[in-house]
Amino acid sequence: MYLVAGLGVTGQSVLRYFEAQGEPCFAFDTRQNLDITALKATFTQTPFALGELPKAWVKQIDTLVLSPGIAQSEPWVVALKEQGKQVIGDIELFARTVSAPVIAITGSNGKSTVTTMTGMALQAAGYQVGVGGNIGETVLDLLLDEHAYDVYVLELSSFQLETTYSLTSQASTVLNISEDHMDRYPSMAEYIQAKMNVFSNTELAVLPEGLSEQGIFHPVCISRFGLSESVIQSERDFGILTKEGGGKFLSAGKQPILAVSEMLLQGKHHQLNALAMMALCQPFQVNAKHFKQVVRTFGGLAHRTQLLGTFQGVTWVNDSKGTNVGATLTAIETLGEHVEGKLILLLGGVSKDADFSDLTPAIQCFCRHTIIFGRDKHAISDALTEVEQIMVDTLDEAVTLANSLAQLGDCVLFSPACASFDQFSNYQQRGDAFMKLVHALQITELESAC
Ligand code: UMA
Ligand code: ADP
Repeated sequence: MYLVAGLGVTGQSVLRYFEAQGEPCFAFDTRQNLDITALKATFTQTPFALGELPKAWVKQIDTLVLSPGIAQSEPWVVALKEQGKQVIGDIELFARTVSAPVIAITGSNGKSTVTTMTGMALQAAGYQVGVGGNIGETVLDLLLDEHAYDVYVLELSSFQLETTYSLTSQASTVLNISEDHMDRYPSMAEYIQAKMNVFSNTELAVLPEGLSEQGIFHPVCISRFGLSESVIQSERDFGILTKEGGGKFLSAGKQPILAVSEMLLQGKHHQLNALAMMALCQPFQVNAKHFKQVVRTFGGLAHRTQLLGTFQGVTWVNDSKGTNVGATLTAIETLGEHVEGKLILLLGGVSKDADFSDLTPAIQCFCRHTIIFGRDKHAISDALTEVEQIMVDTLDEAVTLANSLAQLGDCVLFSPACASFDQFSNYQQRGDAFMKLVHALQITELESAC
């Protein structure tokens, strides 16, 4: 019998999947006060438990379907494993059933963006594409929906990859590696290892320039991508070529595919994301016309360096999905190079034990002020002693302060480098709150000007 552990987005999709299969299971969440009235009414045959795992269930369980947010180091998970129970995740259930080709995408940053762009390119080329995974739509819901997908494009987190064993993919990538989830992994080595699992059974491994091939089992095709020309060592590699006259082109091998100037989103990380998309589509019939269509129209996902507008000479940017130091560094460097004045950086939340001192050089170069808020503000502040900083408690206070400090030509960048769970349900709610606060400020200022 299966135990479905964690009753969030993933756990609920597993319950739906098992119900559709006629597979009995137990359902469990460690949160004592979770409201499961609706779930009980929907899954009437399923026994539910909250808080402690009922002892009477243990003997009957042979497989634990663990939600990605639950660490395998939890004592009750360790105890079940010691008794020989198997631990899998929703991706593993998907892998055991799926018959269409899969493109699997992981990395520290850019996963959702590259997943979306890759889905768009395949769609432009006429494929029916199922896009899901960590991006939001669960993989099991994709299997359950009525579409006959030609290909699945999956965003996979390191948490999901920890419990995935038999996924085969036509193409896969680790887009980049920078520190994240250090509250969950004992060291970077374990975090990287979880991500490298994506290459376990792949036909084409797409690797960023500089990431070691170590641990990738051959025979497998390897394709590299990067911003330089030197990354291009074979026709399978993707880089940027400079043509006579200075024009820069995203290129497949030595073949220019599209001009950087054609991209709606400017910035080096957007170029990397587009190169990764092109490399991942190699096993499919996607050509330059389709890639051009994507980069000319794709304006970025909400909450990722999202431009809200310029009000009274100050630009406001929502990067609520900047949930680790690497993403925030990218945002500071990309926007810092383009802003007329300086950046006012809003930072804070749940630090996940990251090393914030890595931000110091970029902050010193591009920021006028750094405003730190949220649960781990003291730890973040301690790591940033060499920068001009102010601490407040809430996002609300941070926005008000930023507004009073910003000068003409400045840009207020909300890129928290932290998870949101101390003050919000998720990064979307946090980004929505930021946007609401910014719009309220404009209205107040308009009213006082009248
Ligand atoms: N739970 C417990 N005990 C615990 C921890 C959690 O019982 O110790 C329960 C919670 O009470 C809750 C449920 O587990 O009921 C939540 O499960 P979850 O935290 O695994 O999250 P889901 O709602 O299932 O959403 C997950 C991903 N969340 C995480 O990995 C933390 C979502 O990614 C993903 O979109 C969704 O599955 C569908 O695949 C979000 C995320 O933050 C965006 N991901 C991390 C990231 O991108 O950095 C990895
Ligand atoms: P993920 O799904 O890995 O969290 P997203 O596409 O949602 O990635 O973007 C998350 C954050 O990372 C955003 O702040 C975005 O601006 C930044 N980002 C996007 N692509 C890259 C990249 N290639 N390198 C570094 N940061 C990136």
